[in-house]
Amino acid sequence: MKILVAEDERISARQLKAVLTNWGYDVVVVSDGLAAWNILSGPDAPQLAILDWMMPGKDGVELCRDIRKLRQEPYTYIVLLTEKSTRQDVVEGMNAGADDYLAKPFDAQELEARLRAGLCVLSLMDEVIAGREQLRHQATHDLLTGLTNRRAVRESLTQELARAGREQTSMAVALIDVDHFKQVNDTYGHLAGDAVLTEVGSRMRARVRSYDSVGRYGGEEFLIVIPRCDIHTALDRLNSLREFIAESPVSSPEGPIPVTASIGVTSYGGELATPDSLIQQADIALYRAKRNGRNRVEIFTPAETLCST
Ligand code: GH3
Ligand code: MG
Ligand code: MG
Ligand code: MG
Repeated sequence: MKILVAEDERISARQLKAVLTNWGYDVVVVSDGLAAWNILSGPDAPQLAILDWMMPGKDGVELCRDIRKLRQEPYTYIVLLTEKSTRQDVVEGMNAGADDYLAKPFDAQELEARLRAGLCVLSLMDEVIAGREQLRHQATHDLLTGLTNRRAVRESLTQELARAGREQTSMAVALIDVDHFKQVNDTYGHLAGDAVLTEVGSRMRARVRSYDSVGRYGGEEFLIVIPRCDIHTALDRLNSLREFIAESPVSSPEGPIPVTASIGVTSYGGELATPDSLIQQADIALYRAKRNGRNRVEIFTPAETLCST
């Protein structure tokens, strides 16, 4: 465990370093508050810090305040080192965001006990953060395919649409629907159907760029948001994606399952549009792809809006 010691008195700093190294910590020592700030606010910062109260550059209490303002994760557990030990001083230090304090000259056993408490807090914090990340992942991803779910991919669409408007770039939105999927379930069973959906999802993910968003929009329907892309380029990419999906059957315990998908795509180029209107346009084009024989990509044309309403 890495630990930062910020202490401007040399003897005290040396003693701390010796004791902490002896306990197995990886100790970084600095002698002023600015150097401490640079380390604690930088990448790969130590999660444990012992900060002297009185130091040149930035005092320990100021440092506590500034670090807490960053609200960074993982959490930094801070022990203030102080000659000040009136109740009011302690309250001031804790109010600034210190987790604990230690009076100087320090007592090694007391320091050890306080650090043990600190390590306990850090490990609980890690668990809380990991749990929260897991919940966040579950709330934004589809369990079966591992793709983002409907809500999250719509959120990406909303953000990308706002960005395209701001930066005056074009973007494309596509809906992809697996063809005759009900027959897959009916012929091979629901589990094999699930395997097909998972494989189609990973084929899509393999073929889009890292800044495109792919999500499972409904049962066997997927939404792809393709930023900074005109309709012709989108058509090329989607056609090659469609070919890739159909190229080889999906292997399942029931045997190889042929799979194709139909795609409807629309583009945004600066006109008035909402996420819903773009999805509706892609859906109209998808419907035409189905009507025209499936396993194909169709582009939305504005005249169709009138027909569909
Ligand atoms: P089309 O080519 O017109 O799209 O025909 P289709 O059979 O694919 O379309 P339809 O909407 O009639 O059927 C879609 C089927 O997808 C019905 C539903 O049971 C199935 N489905 C939806 N979600 C899942 C899922 O998570 N797993 C499996 N195995 N099947 C699903
Ligand atoms: Mg000092
Ligand atoms: Mg379908
Ligand atoms: Mg469908």
